[in-house]
Amino acid sequence: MFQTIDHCRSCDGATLHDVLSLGEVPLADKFLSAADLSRPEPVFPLNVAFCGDCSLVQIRETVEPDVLFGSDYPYFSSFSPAWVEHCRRNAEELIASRDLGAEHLVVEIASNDGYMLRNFHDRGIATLGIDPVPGPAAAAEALGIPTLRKFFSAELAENLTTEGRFADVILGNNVLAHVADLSGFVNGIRTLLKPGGVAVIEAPYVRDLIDHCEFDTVYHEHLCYFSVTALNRLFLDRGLCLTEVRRLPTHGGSIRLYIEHGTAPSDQVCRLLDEEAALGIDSLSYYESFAQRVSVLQESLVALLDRLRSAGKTVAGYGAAAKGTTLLNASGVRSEHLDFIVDRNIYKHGHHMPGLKTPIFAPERLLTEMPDYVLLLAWNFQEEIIRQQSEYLSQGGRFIVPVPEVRIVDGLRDQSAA
Ligand code: DWN
Ligand code: ZN
Repeated sequence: MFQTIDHCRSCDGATLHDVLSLGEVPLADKFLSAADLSRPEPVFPLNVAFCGDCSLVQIRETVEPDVLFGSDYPYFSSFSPAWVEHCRRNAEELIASRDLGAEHLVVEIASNDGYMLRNFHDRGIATLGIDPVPGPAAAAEALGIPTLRKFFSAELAENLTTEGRFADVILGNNVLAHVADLSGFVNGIRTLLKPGGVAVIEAPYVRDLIDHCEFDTVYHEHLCYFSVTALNRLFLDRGLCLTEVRRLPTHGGSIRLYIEHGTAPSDQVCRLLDEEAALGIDSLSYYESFAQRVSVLQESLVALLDRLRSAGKTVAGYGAAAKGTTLLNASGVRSEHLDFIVDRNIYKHGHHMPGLKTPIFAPERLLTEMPDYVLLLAWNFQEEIIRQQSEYLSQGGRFIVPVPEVRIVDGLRDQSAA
């Protein structure tokens, strides 16, 4: 069900240096039904490597996409209001800056439940979603957004252009890192993108991952962890260029790429490349201390949970997030540490976390059970969730925020480390 690479996913170089091993962990989004609890749960090695030739950070293990993104894939973007608003603002800016109208075509790769394309569709702009997962695709189609239930590929791009369909705008949020055939994917963008068009892609930024110890964002769905340096090489090698890159706070720190047909990055991108070179993001030394910092964080989390349990305290979790699967299972958190986990995504209710098998309920359970502490597994939405759970806090509840360092929070301001 999985292969291990010894050549780089972008440049095919053979100089891959291991920088972090997270052991053997279950698949991050494979939430368990009650029936699954009595069956053996597959686990897979999870190892992060740095390419000495093009600086791409990547995991060595490739799990079959059909296994990772099968019909049971539970992620619906619209359960995160702050994320939906972030994408609406992006859409509005694109519509205005490119004067998009009915004669234009906006294509989104990994269009999920229509959370992004609806902003274009509602303005009469032609849209096309591409997403292989039936649940979210059906939700998008219910909004009137035509959706191809396929993985995007160079072949799909060829088929679309053969039908005379070229995109004025191609969108892709948090999909580039998920792609096994990275070269085919980028070649497909070059094929589908109309001359003068723009591809706008968001991906987690490896600089934030390393600087803020966001090791839990490493899981089998995320094959690559991008720097501007690695992305510049990836696109230039395939006839595309970065015309702008913006840093964003979403998902623990991301970058938004503006990509066009061309042969050289813009001055703004060159300045970011220089910044990364000055930090050493294009050299192995930048990543060498990461594993040690991850171990310290993991040990402090388990020690805190042990202390709380020994003191008779009750602990729950908030956010049945993919990153939560890595945080819990790779850190050695045990099932007895957490009584339950809550999440707003109704499709996760009644299921159990991969590995620990902790049951998942609706957030209302925090007030009915009033656990002493709640481990914030979806820490990337810390402010939104703490505002949302003000009643739990006002009744004496506290959050444990695990990243970038383990700390206890009893309101919107952070407290000292735990
Ligand atoms: O790349 C990916 C990211 C974008 O989304 C996917 N491969 C998988 C997924 O990763 P994740 O599950 O760690 O992402 P989120 O968006 O950080 O997950 C947040 C979880 O928290 C979701 O299940 C929704 C839930 N949530 C909630 O219960 N209440 C989120 C918010 C904002 C809330 O208020
Ligand atoms: Zn490489």
